[in-house]
Amino acid sequence: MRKKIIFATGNEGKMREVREILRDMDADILSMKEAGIEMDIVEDGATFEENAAIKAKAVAAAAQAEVIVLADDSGLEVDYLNKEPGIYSARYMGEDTPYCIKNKNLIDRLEGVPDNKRTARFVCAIAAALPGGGVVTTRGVIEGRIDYEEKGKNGFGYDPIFYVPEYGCTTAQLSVEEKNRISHRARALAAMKEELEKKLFA
Ligand code: ITT
Repeated sequence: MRKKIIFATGNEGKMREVREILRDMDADILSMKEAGIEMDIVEDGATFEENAAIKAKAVAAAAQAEVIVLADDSGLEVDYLNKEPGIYSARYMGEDTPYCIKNKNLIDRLEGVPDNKRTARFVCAIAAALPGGGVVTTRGVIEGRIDYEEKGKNGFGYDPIFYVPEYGCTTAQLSVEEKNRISHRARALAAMKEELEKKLFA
């Protein structure tokens, strides 16, 4: 029987990317909504990995035994701000505050800071809650720096201010395909695909 994977996120931007990145997997990828699961999860872990595992396990407990549940916990670390907002990226300045305001705030906090001190990274931890009860996590990172203004309309969240020197633009200026080739999420999911292939699809 074809395997089912539920992706435990309420973030539509993530879900779009995940579907695209996992397109070639021999499994059906369902959002929580499609799986009929609705829940608020308290993300009280101290690391991206802990929070990803909390989300995956919470949704696995609400799902049938045979599904694999994947979850993503991700965020932006700005070195000059002691790695803020980090695991609080979604909650930074309030969950419902528009990203144009959050992005402007980060740019303002880096006023006068030169390029070499504007380094930042997107981090993504993916956790898989497996049918037997085990949990596996993987991590992906993309290095860049905080730009001086918002640029680009693609992606979501902090993408318009995340400048990638190798590409000479922000991740919001990359095409969907380009971002999904190089992003923190793409890298963490590629590592997770390998883990799952070893453990479940062998
Ligand atoms: P779920 O917990 O339901 O998955 P969330 O948005 O609350 O959704 P997180 O707690 O993992 O997810 O927070 C991730 C935040 O980090 C996200 O809301 C963005 O602000 C930021 N972020 C993560 N990946 C990003 C990306 O690829 N581009 C831009 N911002 C990103």
